Amino acid sequence: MTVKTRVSQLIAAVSMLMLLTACAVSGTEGQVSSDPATETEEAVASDDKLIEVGFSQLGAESDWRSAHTESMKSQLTEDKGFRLLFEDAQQKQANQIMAIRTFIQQEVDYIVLAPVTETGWETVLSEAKEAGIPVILVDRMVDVEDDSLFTCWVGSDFKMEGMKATEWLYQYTRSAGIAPEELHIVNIQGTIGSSAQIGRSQGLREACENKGWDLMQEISGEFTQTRGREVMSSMLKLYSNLNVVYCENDNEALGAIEAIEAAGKKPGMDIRNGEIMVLSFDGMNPEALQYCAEGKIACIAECNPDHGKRIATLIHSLENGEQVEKYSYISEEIYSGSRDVTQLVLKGRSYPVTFLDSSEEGKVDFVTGD
Ligand code: GYE
Repeated sequence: MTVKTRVSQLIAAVSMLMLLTACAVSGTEGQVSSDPATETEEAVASDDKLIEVGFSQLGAESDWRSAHTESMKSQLTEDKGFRLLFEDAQQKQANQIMAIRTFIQQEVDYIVLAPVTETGWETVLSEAKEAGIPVILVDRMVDVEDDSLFTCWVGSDFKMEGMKATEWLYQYTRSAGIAPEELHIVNIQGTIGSSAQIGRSQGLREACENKGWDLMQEISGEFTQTRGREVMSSMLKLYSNLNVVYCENDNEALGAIEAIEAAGKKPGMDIRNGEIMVLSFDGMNPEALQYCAEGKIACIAECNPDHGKRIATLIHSLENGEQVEKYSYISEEIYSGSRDVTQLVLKGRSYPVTFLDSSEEGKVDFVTGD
């Protein structure tokens, strides 16, 4: 920065400060001359205009979840017209049910629910419906017969994410001349019964059946790094031929990599030479992205946690009495540090593989394909 720019920035800053002081002073003068009773009424009135949203977040198990919470908190703010009541359920459905009941008692305007698992929601959602409070689902789904128990849902197509990861594996191994029967896979699943686990596991199972891959075991790593490490370390002891690990999120993948390295093996794409290929989901954690760029994680099917804006827009539309989409899917990419597979075609749609370039030290570049 030149000295000249610094000086002009300083002048700008000082003028801004003078302007703000002037405003503050006139504000104070205004208050002194006004009637305090009217003022309180005004404050209450403007406070009343805020849309009260009770958000039951399922927990804080992963980097994805922290980003998701952040996205929601950054959009459901007072200056955007909301008052947010936030509850973290610490992975327990009972806590979510309790939070929803409290929101009902507090007569919030909307309830937003990120459900930990899919089943068991009928009763509490019926209570919200009876109270006339719209429920918006975010991230994961609920399994209810009556879909009028929720107004709408925003999230990802988890089975499609699984299909992307497995199609990438199929294309990659085919181009490397690796036969289907050479693949011996274990699946470190997410929280059992959650939509993300159900969809991603389904994607893998179908691919294993269709391609003739050997799916040796599926076991939950609960979407955490610690469990991912523990599960992988026991899998390595059980299966000496294990050469692909499908981790249902990046935190599990980081744990699995620790276990692979602790067992004296190498995570990588060269499975013919004893490396263990790691597939993963999310693409939020910087370390996981770096590993992907280096090939330690072969491919990551992105899961986009940025739901806050969509939720805020949906609520504003509902406030205006507009009809909203029942299901909104977030768009997502697929990442790899290998250029061997450049695009995937699934259900008649083509998905370019975004290449992660780590040639500049400590920095991952996203090179979008065509
Ligand atoms: O992939 C995982 C998190 O439901 C999409 O939950 C979410 C999943 C996400 O713990 O990291």
